[in-house]
Amino acid sequence: MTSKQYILGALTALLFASCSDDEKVVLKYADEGDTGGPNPITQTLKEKAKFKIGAAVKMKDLQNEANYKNAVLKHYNQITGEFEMKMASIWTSSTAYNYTAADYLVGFAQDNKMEVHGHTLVWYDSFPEWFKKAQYDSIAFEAKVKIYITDVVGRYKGKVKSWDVVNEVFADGGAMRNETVINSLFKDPIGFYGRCFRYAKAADPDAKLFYNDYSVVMDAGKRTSIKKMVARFKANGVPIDGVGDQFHYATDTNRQTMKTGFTDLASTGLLIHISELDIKVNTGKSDSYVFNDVENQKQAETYKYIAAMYEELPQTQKFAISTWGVTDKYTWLTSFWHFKEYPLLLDADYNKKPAYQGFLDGLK
Ligand code: 9MR
Repeated sequence: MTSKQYILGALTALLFASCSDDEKVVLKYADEGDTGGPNPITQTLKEKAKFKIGAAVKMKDLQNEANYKNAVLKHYNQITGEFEMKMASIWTSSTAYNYTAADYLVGFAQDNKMEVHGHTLVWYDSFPEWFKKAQYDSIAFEAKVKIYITDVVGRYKGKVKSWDVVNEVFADGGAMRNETVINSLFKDPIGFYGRCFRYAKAADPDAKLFYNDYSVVMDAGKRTSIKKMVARFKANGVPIDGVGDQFHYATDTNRQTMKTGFTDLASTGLLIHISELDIKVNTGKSDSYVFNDVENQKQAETYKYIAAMYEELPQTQKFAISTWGVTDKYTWLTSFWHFKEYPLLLDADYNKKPAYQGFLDGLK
């Protein structure tokens, strides 16, 4: 992008013609002049939003790259460890914890007056190897998990504002996942998960406690299972405060389905966290994909749509929108997805993308 005067091409005009006025985003790039409109480009997301704007961060990038650190400080007021606060990172053996990275992130947040969203206490995919090998029975297994939750939540009491207590319990369609040992160990896995929330609450009564999963608003079957679990938790006094939908979606994700699902999820009355937001653009999974103006535009409109949809929540249910990463330079998708991807709000040089402006425009 060399020209600062962005003249949108014919394709973009076509795209404009196909979307309603309130979906349009005027493409702007980082160093373009401020037009002084209602959303001056100089305003940051955290300055405009009336809820937290979070990012998943990595300790190493914060330590090693000043631009990365500055971007986090400039745009965000909440952080989540991308992996540093997971069980596999902290619980190094049956008798030892390694808190080096988690302490660093919590200290960084405190120094800079940011909130920390802890991710995640119980996730089948992050049980440490030693723990899996131990082959505990259900009593020993739960006793160990209780100690872990009590120790970790207790250590960061008052410092970690919120926790994903349980992550990704349901498979696509809504059945219980069969990868997790919890299903074979416990006759009533949901009962076990409910007790995990109680252990977390006992360790820090003020922390906000979340269930987190992906495709919650897009997968009606999964959402039904989650709502059933939430209803059971509420009926039994299990202390759940919120639900997170990760929002690893794409520019071609069906927006009507998204909105219908979002409204349905909000009917739980709980806090709603858009917890791992990123928007894939290379939907054709092509190696020759070019992230051009038209593609930027589509992504900006998707971010705008999501932010505006979130704003429609009752104020009491707003918690945070957190992106899963900071810059297109580093995204989990390039290792996992194996295609060129540009899913975040800042480009590889830490410039604001049109997506950033889209997000801003969607905010009230
Ligand atoms: O992005 C995370 C990646 O860096 C880690 O290696 C991986 C395993 O810990 O987890 C990724 O984050 C996942 C998150 O914890 C749960 N939702 C899906 C995320 C992307 O896979």
